[in-house]
Amino acid sequence: TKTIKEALQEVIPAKQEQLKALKKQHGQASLGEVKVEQVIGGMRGLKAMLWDASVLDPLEGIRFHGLTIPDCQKALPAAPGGKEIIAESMLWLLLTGKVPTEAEVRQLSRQLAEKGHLPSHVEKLIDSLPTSLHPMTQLGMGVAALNHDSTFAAAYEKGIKKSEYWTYALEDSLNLIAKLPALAARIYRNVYHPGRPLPSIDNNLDLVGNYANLLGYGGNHDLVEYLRLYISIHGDHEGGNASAHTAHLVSSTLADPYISYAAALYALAGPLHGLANQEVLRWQLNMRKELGDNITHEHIKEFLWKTLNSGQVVPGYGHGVLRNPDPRFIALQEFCDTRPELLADPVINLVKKASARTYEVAPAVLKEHGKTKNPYPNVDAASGCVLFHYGITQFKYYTVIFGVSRALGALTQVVWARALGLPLERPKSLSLDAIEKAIKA
Ligand code: FCX
Repeated sequence: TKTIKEALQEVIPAKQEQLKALKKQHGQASLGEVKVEQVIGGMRGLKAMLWDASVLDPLEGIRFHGLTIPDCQKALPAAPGGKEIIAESMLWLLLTGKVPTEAEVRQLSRQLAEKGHLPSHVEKLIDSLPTSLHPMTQLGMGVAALNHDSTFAAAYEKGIKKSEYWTYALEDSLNLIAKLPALAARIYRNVYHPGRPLPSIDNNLDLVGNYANLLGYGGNHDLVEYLRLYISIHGDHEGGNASAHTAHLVSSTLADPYISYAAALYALAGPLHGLANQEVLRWQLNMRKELGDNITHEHIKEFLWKTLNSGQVVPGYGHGVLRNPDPRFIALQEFCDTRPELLADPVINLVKKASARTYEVAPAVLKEHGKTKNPYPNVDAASGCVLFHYGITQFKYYTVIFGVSRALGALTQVVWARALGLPLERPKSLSLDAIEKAIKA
C-alpha cells in the first residue's frame, strides 16, 4: 500500500513538466482583459491564480479533480460501518488527483491518528485563554503556535534546495491536519464543558471519528457521519475564496504551513465567509424568538424584509461565484431528508424546518430586493441547523468545524505551490488617479 507521500511523489513530475511547457510556450498568451469593475469590485471573475484541485462552475458548483459531490459520494471510501466520505479520502483526492483505495485511506487514517496529540505548550496556551475569547480566535492562535515544531521552517533555516520544499510542506501539513481535531475539541471542551476529561486519540479511527469522540459525540453515529460529510465537502472551493487565498498568499512568502493556515483561519472568521454558518443560526433563532414556533411563509417573508431594510445581509444566501443553489447545501439537505427521525424531531427540528422554509421563501424575496447576483442558498444556510439538531447548539463554535475542514484544500495548495515552485504572490495595485489615467490613454 502506497503512502500519501509516495502517491504524491508519483504525480508531481508530470505537473512540473506541464507548468514548464505552459510557461515556455504560452507565457505571453492572454486569458482575457481586466475590467475596472474587477479592480474595484473585489477581483470577481479575475483569472489570476493557479489552483489545480478544484474548479467552481457558477451553475453546477464545485468539482474536485473533475468529480462532483455525488461522484465523490460514490467513489471515495467511507469509514468502516459508515457511508459518508471521510476527510482522508477527500485529502487523498485533493492532493494526488486520484481516488484512493480503502487500504490507502486506512493507512492515512492511522498515520494521522498517530500524530494527533498536541504538544504541551499548545495545550497550556489554549487552556490559558479566556473562555469568552471567540473559538475561531483561539483556533488560529493554537495553529500558529504549532509552528514551534515546523520542519519546513527548520529546514529553510538550515538551507535546503527549492526542489525539496514540498516534502517539508507536506510533513507539516499532515501534522497540522492530524492535530486539528485535538486542538478544536480542546477549545470546545474549555469553552462549553470546562473540566470534562478529553478521551485519548484512537489509532483505529478516522480523523473525524476521533474529532467527534473528542467533542463528546462519538456515540452518535448519525452525527459522526454528518461531520464526516460536512468536513469532506467544505474542504476545498477553488483558490480564490478568502481563506484558501489567504493561505496561498501567506505561504508564497515561504512562511511555514502552520502560520499560513493560521492566517487563513482569520479570513474564514469573517461574517461574509465562514462565520456565516454561525450567523445563520443566530438569525434563525432571532426569527423564532420574535415570531414563535408556528412560523408561516408570510412571517419569514416579513422577517427577511426587516433584515434587508435594516441594511443587513441575509446570512447563508448569495455567493461570489455561484449562481444556483450550492451543491454542498443540497448534499447536507439530502443527509437530513434520508433520516425521517431527523425531520420528525418536534423541538430542535424547528430550526431545521425554519431553514427549509426560509429556502422556500428567500430566493423570491432576494430577487425582488434586486441586489444580490445569487439569490440562492450557499453551504452555510443549512450546515449549522443540522449540528444544532444533533445537540451541538453552541453556534459560535460552528466556524471552527469549517476551519478543521478547510485545511484539506488550503494545505493541499500550499504543498503544490511549493512542488511547482510558484513565486511570491504580488499583484499590481492602482490608485484611483492611475485607473482614470489608464482609461483615458
Ligand atoms: N443578503 C442581502 N444582500 C446581499 C446578499 C444577501 N445574502 N448577498 C449579496 N447581497 C448584496 C451585497 O451586499 C451587494 O450589495 P451592495 O451593492 O450594497 O454592496 C450586492 O448584493 C451585490 O453582491 P453580490 O455581487 O451578489 O455578492 P458578492 O460577491 O459581493 O458577495 C457574499 C458574496 C457571499 C459575500 C454575499 O452574497 C453575502 O454577503 N452573503 C451573506 C453572507 C454569507 O452567507 N456568506 C457565506 C458565503 C460562503 F458560502 C462562504 O464563504 O462560506
